[in-house]
Amino acid sequence: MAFPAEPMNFETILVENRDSIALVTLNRPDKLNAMSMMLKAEVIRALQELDKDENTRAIVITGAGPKAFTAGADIYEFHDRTPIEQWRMYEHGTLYDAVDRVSKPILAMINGYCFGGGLELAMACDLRIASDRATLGQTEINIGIIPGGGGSQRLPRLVGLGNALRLTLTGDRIDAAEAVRIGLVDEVVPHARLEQRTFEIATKIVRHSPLAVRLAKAAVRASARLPLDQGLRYEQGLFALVMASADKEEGVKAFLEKREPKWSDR
Ligand code: COO
Repeated sequence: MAFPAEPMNFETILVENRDSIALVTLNRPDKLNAMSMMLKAEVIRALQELDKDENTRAIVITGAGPKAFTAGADIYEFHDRTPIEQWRMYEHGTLYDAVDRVSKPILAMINGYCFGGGLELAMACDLRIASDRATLGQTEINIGIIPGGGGSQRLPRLVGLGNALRLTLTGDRIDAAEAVRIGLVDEVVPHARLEQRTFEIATKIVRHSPLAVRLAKAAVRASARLPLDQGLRYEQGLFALVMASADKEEGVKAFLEKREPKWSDR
């Protein structure tokens, strides 16, 4: 399917395709890219389209403006929300579920404030590359609530129980240096190099067989969810699958013929 299947006109995000890497920008800079219901719905739609688009091989998410990746869910929208309305949002599938379901590599380019649901969004991604100016925090406790976008489950898996409890219970904001030290982000780079480095990593990934990349991502991500024995069986199934692929044939042939492979994503 050619990108986009249908014109994607959005009000709160920007989507652009850069040589098979799609850049999704949360675009409410005057509100520090706070994630309104509309913004979340638009990101969900964009991710669903991009995951189907054969020209898109990786996705990068970032925030508009100089200050924020995103300052989290839009607090103004919490004011009147009822428990049933919240439950219905879970029933329809959240932004974090949509990120989790993306089959292609998805990288968070953390260009500033990354708080609450914003951190939950970044943690639902596969990789987190942060500017040295970024500050991060699981800050929901500051407004009398708790993480509701997967933070209580993903944070401990990334930083360990102690760090997760410290960040969740204090609502503290930490700098990028501490974030990379505890494993919350994968790399910290000077702010001016953030986009270059993020796209450098994404470009390396998209040079490989798209099918092998998707299967490798599925196998590695399963390790966070499955007991070891089940995870090993799952990996074996995906390995058997990739051994039947045209890309495996091409990859082996290209190696033997000492040339660059031409992937077909089959
Ligand atoms: C933020 C901050 C610490 C940034 O502080 P600053 O002083 O640099 O900027 P402002 O506080 O003045 O914010 C600018 C602007 O963005 C302002 O709007 P105006 O008053 O109309 O000028 C803020 O109201 C708005 N803003 C900032 N964050 C939000 C927001 N609007 C709606 N929602 C949010 N989140 O001040 C700060 O502390 N923000 C809250 C960070 C936070 O705790 N986020 C978690 C929210 S709960 C959640 O995500 C739950 C998920 C399940 C970043």
